[in-house]
Amino acid sequence: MTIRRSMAAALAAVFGFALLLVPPSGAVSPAHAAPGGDKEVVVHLFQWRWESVAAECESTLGPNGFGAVQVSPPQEHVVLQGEGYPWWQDYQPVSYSLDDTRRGTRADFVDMVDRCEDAGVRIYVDAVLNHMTGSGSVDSGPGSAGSDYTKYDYPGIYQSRDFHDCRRDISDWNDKWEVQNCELVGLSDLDTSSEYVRDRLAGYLNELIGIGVAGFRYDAAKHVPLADVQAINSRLDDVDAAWGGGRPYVFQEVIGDQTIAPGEYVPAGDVTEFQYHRDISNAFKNGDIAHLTGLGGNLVDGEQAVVFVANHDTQRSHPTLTHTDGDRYDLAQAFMLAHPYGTPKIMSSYAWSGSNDTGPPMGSDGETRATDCADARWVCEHREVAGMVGFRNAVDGTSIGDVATGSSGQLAFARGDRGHAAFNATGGAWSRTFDTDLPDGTYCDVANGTFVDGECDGPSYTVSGGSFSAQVPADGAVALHVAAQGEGTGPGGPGDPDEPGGTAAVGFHANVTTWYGQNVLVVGDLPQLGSWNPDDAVAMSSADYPIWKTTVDLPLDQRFEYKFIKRNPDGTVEWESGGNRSYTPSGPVTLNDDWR
Ligand code: LAG
Ligand code: CA
Repeated sequence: MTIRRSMAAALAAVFGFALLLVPPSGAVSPAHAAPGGDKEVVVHLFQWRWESVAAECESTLGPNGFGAVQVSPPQEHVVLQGEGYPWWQDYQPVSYSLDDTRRGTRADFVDMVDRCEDAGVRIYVDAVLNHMTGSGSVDSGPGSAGSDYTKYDYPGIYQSRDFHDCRRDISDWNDKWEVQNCELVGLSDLDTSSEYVRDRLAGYLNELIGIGVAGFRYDAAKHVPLADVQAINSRLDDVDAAWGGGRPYVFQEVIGDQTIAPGEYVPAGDVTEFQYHRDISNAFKNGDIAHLTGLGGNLVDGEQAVVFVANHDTQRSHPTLTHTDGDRYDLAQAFMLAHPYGTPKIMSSYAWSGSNDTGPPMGSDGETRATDCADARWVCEHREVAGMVGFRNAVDGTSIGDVATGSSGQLAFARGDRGHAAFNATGGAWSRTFDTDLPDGTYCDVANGTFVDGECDGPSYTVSGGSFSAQVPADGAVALHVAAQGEGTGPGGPGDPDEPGGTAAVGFHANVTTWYGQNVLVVGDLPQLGSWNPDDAVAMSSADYPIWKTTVDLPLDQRFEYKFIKRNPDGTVEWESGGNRSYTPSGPVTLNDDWR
């Protein structure tokens, strides 16, 4: 693996092209509809209320060119008050009623589908087909819409004979029969070979299609035999004429392993590519991305792969790189949007602490609260990469062109003559001139702003004579494309003192007790801070003693480390104890510290 990666990097460096081990996505597979037409980016608004999804379609998703939203399951689910209303209630269906979930009513759901459609955004429903309820702390109803039930008995829908006979947990994951016929974490396993069960499931999906839903994520698809998935697919109606009237888009959650490979399910639709998730998350986490133009081997064809950096399960079970990692994670999601493999699915999370079972922000009755992205509990990380969605749409059909690398954490590539993006997974800015096939002009940097209705609220860059110069921020990106041209009006735009390559005034205020004759200075890893040489440290003023003050202009968006020192009259120096302090200025700032 290591050898192949470095070979790819070396060949790319020598020949100036990327070794594409995996073909880019392009043509539509005949097995199923294309995702979202020419707008393929999906965002998972995990656990959002229907009315919040509708508002997001109008304010953000439509204007930025998102193709679809994956919404959490809309069918009636168990309500587990005794367990604090965990998020996973939704994955235990009680009936296929849309009347009432923790996210709103059927009318709210219909309104959401309509409003998103008006904004040009499709709804993909997370469809739980493999099972009904398990044996949690509450084993009988009512469910969220008022239905009574017990495990294996859902009045008017399913009775005991509609479930597989195994009736125990899957224990041997090497045995395909068990994986598909026994119970996934104790969830009553539907006999999907039965015509009745297939009709019931298709009836539910067709009701959603009738409302205007354009596609589905099949939850736990690996636990349903392929033939059963295909039998359900064959019963589905075509989607609404607004979406072209073709087959619904289907992507299947298949966590590939030694028993079942994701490729096995390709005949029934797209599949989630967990190997991509692992590769990309680890590469960005480790700051080892220079080889990523070619990705790795063992991935399903890009035309059939749904790709993601994290999903709602992995952010809990394998949190390699998640929203808690901040800029580095946003950078990975931005990369995924720029790179021509797979159908990208952006995660949008809520924050939690403590148990991984913790539900979304909710009322005392377990009803989910409306999303407020200004509230720290709603992370809304899709908004951090909203500008990159237009990049994806604009470069559709191009492959990777010119490649540039710096350190192993730095990678830039062209997408034909339509786009150019640079990624910097290191702690320092990456300044360089990039050769590009972009036509001459002024371009909006959509990695640091959005471009909506001709307005760029980020920085802009000038391409002239086949190149542009940029300072790619630490743990940040720069991305230009032909559909977003014009001067930026936001931070970093021309005329703005904060433009890339610019600086911010950083005030250092340190509370330090000294004796007469001693002075306090600040020293750090940047030249402006003396590059850790006490002789070149920046002196501070004692005018407001005991607060020692100075202001230094430091590079924007570049992380730096620093410490305070005391200099004695005889020239000897005393260093603060403890580790280095650090900060990344995104504008003028004052840092208030106490001597340690
Ligand atoms: C999925 N993909 O295959 C979902 O992405 C995943 O989030 C679902 O599990 C799983 N399939 C079943 O739809 C989630 C939670 C589980 C939870 C389950 C059912 O990750 O933890 O199980 O939904 O609500 C819970 C308890 C189990 C218990 C089970 C049945 O955690 O301990 O055995 O309920 O009562
Ligand atoms: Ca099954």
